[in-house]
Amino acid sequence: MFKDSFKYYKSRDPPPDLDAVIDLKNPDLSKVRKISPVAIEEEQSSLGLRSTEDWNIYEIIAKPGLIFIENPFTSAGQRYWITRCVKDYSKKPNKTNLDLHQVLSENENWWDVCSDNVERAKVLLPKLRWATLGYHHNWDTKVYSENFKGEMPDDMVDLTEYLARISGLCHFKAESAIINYYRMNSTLSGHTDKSEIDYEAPLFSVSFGQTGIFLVGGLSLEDSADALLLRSGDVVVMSKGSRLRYHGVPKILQADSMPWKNQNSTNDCKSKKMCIDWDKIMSYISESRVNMNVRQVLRPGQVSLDDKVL
Ligand SMILES: O=C(O)CCC(=O)C(=O)O
Repeated sequence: MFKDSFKYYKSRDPPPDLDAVIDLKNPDLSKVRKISPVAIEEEQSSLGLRSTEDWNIYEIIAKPGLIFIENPFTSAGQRYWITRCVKDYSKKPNKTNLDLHQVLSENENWWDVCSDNVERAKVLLPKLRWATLGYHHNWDTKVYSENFKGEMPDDMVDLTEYLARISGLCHFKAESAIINYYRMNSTLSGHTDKSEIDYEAPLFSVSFGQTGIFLVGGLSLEDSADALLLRSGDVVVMSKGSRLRYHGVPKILQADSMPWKNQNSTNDCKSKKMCIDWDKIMSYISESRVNMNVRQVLRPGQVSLDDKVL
C-alpha cells in the first residue's frame, strides 16, 4: 500500500534500505524499456539540453505512460534552470506559500532578501516551499480559476513542449506550474493531480539539486508503489494510464554528483554580480531540491475555463 511504502522510505531511524529503489543510471531491463527519442530537426541548445542522440528515455513496464528521461541537460543548462527556479520563478507576481505568512513586505522578494541579508536568510531560506505560475493551484479548493492566473514563462513553455515532442506525446501546452522547494528534511505526501480538465495531456516533473525518492503507486492508495531515484536534471512524465497515479516524495538524499557544477563547462556568469549570485544559489542548492511541475489545464482548442468547448 502507498502509505506503508511512504512511511518506510520516510523513516530516519532506521533509515530505509534503498535496494528496491529503481535507479535508472543502472536500469533493470526487466522492469523498464528503453524508448528512442523522436527525431526532430531543430536542436534546442537554447533550452540547456544535450543533443537528443545522447538521451536515455525509459518507460516503467508495469506502469505504461510513466516515462523517465535521465538528465537531458548540459551543466550550463542545469545552472540556468536552477537559477530560474530559485531566483526568478519565486518572485512576485507569482504566488508563494510565503504570501500567507507575511514574512516579506509587499515590495520584497524572497531571493533578493535572502541574498542581501544574512540574518534574514537564515530564517527565510528554509521557509519557501512552493511557488505557482500560470493558472495558480488553489491549495484549498483544488479548482483553477480565470481570476487567479498569471503569466507562464516562455522558456518553461518551450522546454516542456520540446520534451513532449521528443517523448512522442503529441500535444502539450504548459498552462500551470508548481515549483516545489525541498530542504533535506522535506517530504511531499501522496496525492494525484486531477484539477486539470484535460487528463489526456501529460504532466512534466523536472528536478534539480539534491536527490529525491519519488514514490509512484496506482490509481488507488490501496495499490502498491514503486520508488524511483530522481537526480538533478531527471524528468518524469506522467502520461496516459499513468497521468492520475498517486505519487509523492518521502525522502530527500544527499546528491552523489553535482552535474550543475561541472568543472569543464565554461563559466557562464557574465559579471561579478552574477558570479556572486551563482555562488549563493549553489550554496542554497547544496542543501535543497527544486522541482518544476508543469501541467496543461485546458483541452486543445479551449481558450479559457469559461469556454465550454468539448
Ligand atoms: O517533487 C516532485 O518530484 C513531485 C512534485 C509533485 O508531485 C507535485 O508538485 O504535484
